[in-house]
Amino acid sequence: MSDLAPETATRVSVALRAQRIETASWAYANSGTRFKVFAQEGVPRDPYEKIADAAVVHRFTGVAPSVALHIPWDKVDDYADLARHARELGVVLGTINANVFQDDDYKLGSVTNPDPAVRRKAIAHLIECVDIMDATGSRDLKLWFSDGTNYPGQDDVRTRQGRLADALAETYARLGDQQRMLLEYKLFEPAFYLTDVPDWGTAYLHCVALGDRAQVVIDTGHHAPGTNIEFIVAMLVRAGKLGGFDFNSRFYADDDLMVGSADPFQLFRIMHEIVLADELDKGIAFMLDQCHNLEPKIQAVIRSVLNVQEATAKALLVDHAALKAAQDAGDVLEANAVLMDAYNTDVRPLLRDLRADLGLDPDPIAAYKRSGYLEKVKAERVGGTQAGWGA
Ligand SMILES: [Mn+2]
Repeated sequence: MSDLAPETATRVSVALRAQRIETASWAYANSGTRFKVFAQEGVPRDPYEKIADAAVVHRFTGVAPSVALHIPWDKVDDYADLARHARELGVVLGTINANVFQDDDYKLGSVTNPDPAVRRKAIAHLIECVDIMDATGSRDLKLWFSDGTNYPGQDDVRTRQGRLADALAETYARLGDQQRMLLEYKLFEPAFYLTDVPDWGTAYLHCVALGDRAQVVIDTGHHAPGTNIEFIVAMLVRAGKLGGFDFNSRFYADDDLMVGSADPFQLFRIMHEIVLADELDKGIAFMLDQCHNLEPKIQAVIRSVLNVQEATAKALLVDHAALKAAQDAGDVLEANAVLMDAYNTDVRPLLRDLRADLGLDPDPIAAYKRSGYLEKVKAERVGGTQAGWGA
């Protein structure tokens, strides 16, 4: 049992019940670094099996009812059939992630490429992704561009921004009324000198030019070391332009480790800004964008979902009235103490109670291990080609 005041425990539990965390299809597939992909037994061989694994995460956590697809990694002949498969397993298809970075044509960029034919091809893919959203019932199109240059003088900055703006506008015009475009930014890599969408300011400017249904997505691993990500959260929330998160952890660059593993305090500070702005259930997409290169994949995704839940629970425990009183009084130490008091609370008993209330096992990882699911798929998924990067 949690030792929180009953009314506090109830308020936090109600908010946590409503939370939704989207897992990513590619997290269930083989992945690695540019040096080596270590294959794991039982890994899905096609999008149907990836969705089956995502459904297992939802079955044990109760808060991960949707799975993001990546096109073409999750290309199928019949997306409506894939959506039906997902529904039968108790989940839905979520965000559609476009891929304009794995084709030889995109060596000098996709939508910013100097060659109009390559730009045309990239835009056609983005529009194909909206066609897929229509079939899957997905709300969000997520765009990340690897576009950039490696050397000063290689291409013209403003010309490339113009090409990017044109491609975004054409894709945005194709969206349905209920669909959104989420524009992701990343500091560097694969381009090493200039990246065409390197930061939240660039993404924000493009989204403002496009309209209300274009919003910025924050991938927590896409910043310079030391960046105050919660400040970016606050700025985008204030501007009504925060569309969602790609959660993961990083120690160095875009490490794509489990969210909350490298810096759980940062995750808490991010969720604190969301809770403070009362944006937990207002349409911001909370997505995982991770790769599990060494660790068992399904269990790692469950751990990640639990980490987001724990950070959210702690953020919900911040005493906003006490925080504001301390801030208004200029009491630096008390304001900090109010925040740290919430962060240092052990929310695991509360989460166990919540899961029991929802009819779930209080310990999702132990329950998953006991279920024998991994042993079952290891035995079943023999032969064929395992899914992985670019597969
Ligand atoms: Mn991402």
